[in-house]
Amino acid sequence: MSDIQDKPTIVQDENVSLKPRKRGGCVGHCLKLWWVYLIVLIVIVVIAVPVILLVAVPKIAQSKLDEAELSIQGIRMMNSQAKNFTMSINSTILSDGKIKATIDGFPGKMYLEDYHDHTPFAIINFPETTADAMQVVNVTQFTEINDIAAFTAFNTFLLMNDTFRVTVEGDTFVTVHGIARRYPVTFKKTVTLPGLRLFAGTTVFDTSITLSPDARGNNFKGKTRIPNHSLVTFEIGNTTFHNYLLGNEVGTVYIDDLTLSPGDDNVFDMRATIDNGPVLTAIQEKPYCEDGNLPFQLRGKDVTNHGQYLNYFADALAAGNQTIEIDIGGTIKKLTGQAVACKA
Ligand SMILES: *[C@@H]1O[C@H](CO)[C@@H](O)[C@H](O)[C@H]1NC(C)=O
Ligand SMILES: *[C@@H]1O[C@H](CO)[C@@H](O)[C@H](O)[C@H]1NC(C)=O
Ligand SMILES: *[C@@H]1O[C@H](CO)[C@@H](O)[C@H](O)[C@H]1NC(C)=O
Ligand SMILES: *[C@@H]1O[C@H](CO)[C@@H](O)[C@H](O)[C@H]1NC(C)=O
Ligand SMILES: *[C@@H]1O[C@H](CO)[C@@H](O)[C@H](O)[C@H]1NC(C)=O
Ligand SMILES: *[C@@H]1O[C@H](CO)[C@@H](O)[C@H](O)[C@H]1NC(C)=O
Ligand SMILES: CC(=O)N[C@H]1CO[C@H](CO)[C@@H](O)[C@@H]1O
Repeated sequence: MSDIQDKPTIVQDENVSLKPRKRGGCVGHCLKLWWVYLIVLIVIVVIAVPVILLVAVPKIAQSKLDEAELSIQGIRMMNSQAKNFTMSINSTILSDGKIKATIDGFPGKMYLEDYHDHTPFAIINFPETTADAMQVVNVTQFTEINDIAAFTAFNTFLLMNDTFRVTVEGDTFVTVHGIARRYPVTFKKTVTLPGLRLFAGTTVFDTSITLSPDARGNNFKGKTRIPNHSLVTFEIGNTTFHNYLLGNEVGTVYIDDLTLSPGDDNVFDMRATIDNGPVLTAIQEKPYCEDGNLPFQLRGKDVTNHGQYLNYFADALAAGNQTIEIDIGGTIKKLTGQAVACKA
């Protein structure tokens, strides 16, 4: 298969038309049959050439495009607003580089491969590329959110999963060098991306509790480190979380100006308004009183960025609870100077 594809098609064309000429030494016999050669030539020109140009080349071009591999190194979603954001994608396309061709720029629909109706959550304008073995495609563009439900689903898949699949698909044209014709082809690639695993591994430290709330009503402060297992950097904004303890809501957690980047360097100030009663009751019970840690659960509540409510992040963050152990025993000891004792 690759033998045929490797040869520029022009060469095959010449080989065929050379054949009749090679038998040119046959004067009388050949002259009589000149019309046979003419018909053969016409058949070749009228049928074979168009078949190659109209059927073979586009098929080869499409199959080469299908074999190429798209991989994504990074995605950034910045300046998040209710109806739009700025998206950057760093990606590479790898192919065998055996065909010299140009692929026109095109709008690529991006959708979740494993979500029911494949509604695009974003359209990315792919620039013109060549069929070189290694193509770097870095794009930064203003992106309209045309379908909030699809974009919320994307954020939810990103948040909840270890990995998830995104497909980029669009119709475009390819020009094979040496053939003055643009052939329609479809670019369709599915990539597997790492997800955020619901922020598994988030920790809270440098905690302090105050007996009376501050001006904003907060009585708990600390820092949180949120690991980002994904390739996505995103500006979320001012974010609040429901805070549950042993199945009951005990308060609200606030993280301001939340922008998550890939890696472990996501450390943010957090503050909270907590009902002291249930926390003090729980911390005196076994096993919590033994090491002082209480298992809080956080679930997204509201997201506001520069005055706009971002329901596509709020709804995604509300899709699941993340359990975080917080050293409440140690925090209380810092305030009172005394360790919490187990209730008899
Ligand atoms: C793309 O790569 C450049 C250069 O390494 C980097 O500055 C930028 O943050 C990357 N963008 C994304 C979306 O990963
Ligand atoms: C982006 O969306 C916001 C509303 O969320 C709107 O105010 C703004 O005009 C939009 N920007 C553009 C360039 O369309
Ligand atoms: C494109 O992104 C890659 C990272 O994927 C980076 O190494 C490269 O410098 C970027 N190129 C430009 C022009 O931003
Ligand atoms: C990803 O997360 C969504 C939403 O929680 C879920 O419906 C889907 O099955 C998950 N799995 C994969 C592999 O995408
Ligand atoms: C999160 O946990 C709370 C308290 O245990 C529970 O009421 C709620 O249904 C949970 N939500 C999700 C999405 O798991
Ligand atoms: C977050 O809220 C604070 C007030 O609590 C405000 O000053 C700040 O501008 C907000 N940040 C964003 C990104 O909306
Ligand atoms: C791309 C990248 O830096 N990913 C990191 C995301 O965070 C996890 C854990 O925090 C790291 O293991 C990944 O390397």
